[in-house]
Amino acid sequence: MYIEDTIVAVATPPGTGGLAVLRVSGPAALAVADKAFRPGRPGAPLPSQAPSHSVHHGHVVHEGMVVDEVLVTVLRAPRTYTREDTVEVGCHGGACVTRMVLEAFMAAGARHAAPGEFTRRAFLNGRIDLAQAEAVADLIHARSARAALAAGAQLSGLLSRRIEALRESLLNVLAHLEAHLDFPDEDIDPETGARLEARVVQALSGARALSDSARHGRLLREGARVAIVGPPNAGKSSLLNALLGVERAIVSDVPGTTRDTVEDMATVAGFPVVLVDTAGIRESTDAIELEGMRRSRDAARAADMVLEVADVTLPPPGPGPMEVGAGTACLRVANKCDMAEHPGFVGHPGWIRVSCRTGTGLEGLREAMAASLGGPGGGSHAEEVAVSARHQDALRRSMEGMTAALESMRAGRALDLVAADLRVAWNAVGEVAGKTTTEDLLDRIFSTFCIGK
Ligand SMILES: Nc1nc2c(ncn2[C@@H]2O[C@H](COP(=O)(O)OP(=O)(O)OP(=O)(O)O)[C@@H](O)[C@H]2O)c(=O)[nH]1
Ligand SMILES: [Mg+2]
Repeated sequence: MYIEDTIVAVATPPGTGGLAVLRVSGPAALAVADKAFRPGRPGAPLPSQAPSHSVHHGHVVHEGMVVDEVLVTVLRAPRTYTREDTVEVGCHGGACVTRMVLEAFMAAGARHAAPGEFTRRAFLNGRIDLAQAEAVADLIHARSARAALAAGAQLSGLLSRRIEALRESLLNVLAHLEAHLDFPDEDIDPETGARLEARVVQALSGARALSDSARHGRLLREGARVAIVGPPNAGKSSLLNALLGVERAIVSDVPGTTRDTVEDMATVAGFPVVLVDTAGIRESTDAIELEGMRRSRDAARAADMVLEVADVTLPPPGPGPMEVGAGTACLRVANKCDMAEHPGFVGHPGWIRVSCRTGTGLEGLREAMAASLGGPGGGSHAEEVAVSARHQDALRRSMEGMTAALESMRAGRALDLVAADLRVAWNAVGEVAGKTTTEDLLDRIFSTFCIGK
């Protein structure tokens, strides 16, 4: 795809820093750089004369004035991020100086880029597909090592390859059916029919496996919500602080210290999590405390995981009165194991012993949390597929198409009906990788990017 204009943006975060990097991309990138950049020594090449993938020292000039001393990297198409001619400018990282360098390049003929426009060009020019483009944003926004690894896997094409395999299978079946549609007198022989059906069944289960990874994808992208619940004084706030590594919530020996939910983000064994400390549940007539307990119950219902905390020196609580969402993992945590256990707890399995005071058992708790959040595959994180809500929606529609096609096949309905449903499925699968997209969808996706990416 040939895009006419040349764009520029600061690719590094705003604010002060040692360096900032500007990116210029488009057919006139080198010509723009020739105008805005003056080589540091006489006779040194201008960007348009420089070989690809070479670095040059010099100055950015604007209206005859030297704006900054910079290093310019010349990258010629197609071996660049956007597949267009690209110039990267490393300048000093002050907010003002960066702005002045940006203005010099705009005065030289580049337009200020929209959010995600560089990545959008990489997509439009066919260097990456849409799932990979989205992975760029996921990688930048990843809040934990594990989320970053999953985004990296998607960026390298892990999901795209699975999607491509699904499309291949469906296309293969479609081609068979359509060949037969040209000869309406001939029936598909039973053996071929069974083979085609088996292919669709296999594609359907492949799509389902991908779609099932959406929960895992959400946990990695947004972080799992972990509600810490239990009776007053059990040590819920102490546990929040211990898992966060900072004294975030007030801890005291007065039961009923925490009255409102307190939440903060942390990383547990590579997973991003949002930890929510709650008010202890007990009999009360105090209006504020009752409201706090209502919020505790809401937090438990909305959580991906509940940590039920009990004081190990007291009798173990019965099955909790807390209502949790379907599929919510529950871990029972017996706190204060630095003190003598109540006889009721001794030998009681199913409680993870910790002491927030000494730190004993916290590592084991973290591991248990990670194992329970672990998602499919478990093993190698680099092989982790974790689709997004958008992917899941496209996969759902593709599964509907495949299911309808299978029904028609089994009922012996006309082949063109089967083909129409499979085409729906094929198109929907293609949306994941952006084989079938609309401008609207692209606008929506790339508007979530930062400028300069
Ligand atoms: N010995 C011992 N004491 C602890 C431990 N963890 C917490 N405590 C003490 O238990 C008391 C209650 O701790 P909190 O963390 O405030 O308990 P909570 O569950 O948040 O209580 P509420 O907010 O009132 O519901 C405090 O005095 C803590 O110092 C522990 O591991 N060992
Ligand atoms: Mg508390």
